[in-house]
Amino acid sequence: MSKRIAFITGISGQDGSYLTEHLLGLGYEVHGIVRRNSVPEHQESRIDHLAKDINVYYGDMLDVVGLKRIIEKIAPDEIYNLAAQSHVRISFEIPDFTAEINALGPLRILEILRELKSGTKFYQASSSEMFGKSVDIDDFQRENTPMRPVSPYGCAKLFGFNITKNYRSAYNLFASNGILFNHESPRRGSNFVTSKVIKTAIQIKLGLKENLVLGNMDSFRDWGHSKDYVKAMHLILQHHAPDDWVVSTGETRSVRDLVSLVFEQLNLNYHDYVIQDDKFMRPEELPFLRGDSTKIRTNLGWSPLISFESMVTEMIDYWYKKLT
Ligand code: G4F
Repeated sequence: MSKRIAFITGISGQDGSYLTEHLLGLGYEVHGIVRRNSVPEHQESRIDHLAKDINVYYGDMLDVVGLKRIIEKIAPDEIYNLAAQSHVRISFEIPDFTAEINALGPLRILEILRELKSGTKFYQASSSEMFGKSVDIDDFQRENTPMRPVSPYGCAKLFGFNITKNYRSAYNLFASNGILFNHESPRRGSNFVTSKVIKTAIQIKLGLKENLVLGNMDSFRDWGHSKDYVKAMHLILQHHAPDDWVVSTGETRSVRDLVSLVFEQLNLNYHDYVIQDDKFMRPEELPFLRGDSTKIRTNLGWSPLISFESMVTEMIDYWYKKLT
């Protein structure tokens, strides 16, 4: 039997790299695009170790002609659209670019698939940021919770979510949304709060930094591990019908809980080192996330395997080795 072919936008990101490893393990032929970058040595570092097993092309979510050429050439069975301007606070600084990539990006791929009529399955990386301040009465968000985003990132992702549903029903495309809650790992960029806290706490422990400067410490997030979440992405495209799926742990913690746990593990008292600065506050904050992933657990047999505590330990070990 010939190998199944996957095409991943955002292949060099945290999720793209773990998804690639997962799909290679399942016997897929994996292709992906990376943006041309003037600092090439930083561009593919999360997938350098996979270079000989995958096919990487220069591509950009703004370049529909290039995207179409690649998709026609490789004729994928599955497309995973993970490319994004993924930082919520930065989306307030570059809202137009964020919308181009996060909202119009998926539309461009869906249009290509509508024209090609190839039967390719499409996965859209939708996000819990789309819920904004909306929470069900039992303090969970789920597939039918109203979505009221509070950031340009969330608004753009909501367009991507809706256009995926729209092309599914209007043109009968196999187009599914994974609504993923926050997910982290050693490969997480160090301007997201988990990596920033862990990296800086270790720098403090080693005497390399004096303080950790943060924004809002009273928001709550449902943090899982990226390795678990990419398995959900694959399962979502193996279901017999396209649909929308919440992927989450069901546990929530505040940023302060995270900070306290990390400093405690390093035998430090966070009160001695953490400073809050408006620079890292957002014009509007999403205060609380906790996802109910009953649907994917029941129908697709997915559940997270890596606990929050072991993820934090893995990230501490990673950053400690990197900084010493
Ligand atoms: O780590 P964060 O930047 O993640 P955020 O904004 O929740 O977004 C992540 O999860 C979304 C899923 O809901 C994804 F769609 C998105 O792409 C991304 O992966 O911030 C988490 C919390 C926020 O409440 C933020 O205000 O931490 C707070 N925070 C406090 N100080 C900080 C900082 N966040 C960052 N990045 N840097 C700080 O200094």
